[in-house]
Amino acid sequence: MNISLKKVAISALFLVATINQTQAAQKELTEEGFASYVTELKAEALGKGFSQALIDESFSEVKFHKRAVSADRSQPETVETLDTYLPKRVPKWKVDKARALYKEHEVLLQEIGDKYQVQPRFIIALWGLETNFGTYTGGYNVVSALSTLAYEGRREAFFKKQLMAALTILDEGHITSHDMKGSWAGAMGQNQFMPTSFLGYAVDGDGDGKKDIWNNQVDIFSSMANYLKKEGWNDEITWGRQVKLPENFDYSLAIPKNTGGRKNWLKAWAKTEKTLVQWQALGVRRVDGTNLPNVDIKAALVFPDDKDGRAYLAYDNYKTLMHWNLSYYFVSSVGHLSDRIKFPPIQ
Ligand SMILES: [Ca+2]
Repeated sequence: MNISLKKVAISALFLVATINQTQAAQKELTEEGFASYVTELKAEALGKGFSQALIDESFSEVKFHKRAVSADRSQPETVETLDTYLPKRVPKWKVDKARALYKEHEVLLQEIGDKYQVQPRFIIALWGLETNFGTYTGGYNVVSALSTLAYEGRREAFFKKQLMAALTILDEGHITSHDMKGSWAGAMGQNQFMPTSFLGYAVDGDGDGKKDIWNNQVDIFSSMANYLKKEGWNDEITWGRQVKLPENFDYSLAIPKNTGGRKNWLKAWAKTEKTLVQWQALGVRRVDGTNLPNVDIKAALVFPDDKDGRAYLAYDNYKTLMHWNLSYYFVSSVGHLSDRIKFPPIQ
């Protein structure tokens, strides 16, 4: 479930401060309390300049989602390692499906890949991991889900901001409020964009005037590619690779395990990145024991589990994927699935 909280930047891997979460967790939640909270939300939306007609329409199906609250409160701390997680997230059937869909959409993918300078295999991999290629997008009314989570209060400001962004999307007419469906946390459509991400990255790929990430294949792929491009993707390199370290390796050369959020993680990256030539000189090898590629690119060393677990050299694109979802497990899944789309080559 924690996948649907992407861009909320909460991850078991990072010690994000959550003091107000525990404080507000005791608040008593009732239907009546929710109804009056929705009245306040509507007034706030009116104050922000949304029309009464849009507000009435947008909130016409609003209801309190108890299940969203329990899902939000019971996100499990992971006790898995990548060795147990990856086979579940990237099983053979998903690889096969990814490769089949890649072939099916190849012409469109190449076109979008050229336009945004993103290798299409990453678009397919993200699509597969977010929503099982569009088949599991979540059935919650987004306005309802976001209103519920704002009312719950643990991250009220965040969800209120998402709600206002959702109203903007409705105001722009990309989708009706009835069809604006998403996860319990408000992640929408086949690429699970939160509303603010929609506003930042969604594009109208087929030029029909709507950014439809729920149903329109061109818009869905284009929006994902646009996200990656806008967040610094470089299609001349890959995402990174699993590596093998020598005996007595100095583990302080890696990004520390708990850096505390994206900003510090990026700082740790900047402090520890080295060229592949330097990593090679330090004894780092591909996981099969062969030399690292002899190319002039920089990489940082990451341990999604701990130093006894898998080690990866992460290339710059890894930062973009961590912007999509600040989770080593998610990014590793995307990376491995993308590799299995590439190798062996699709005939
Ligand atoms: Ca469109």
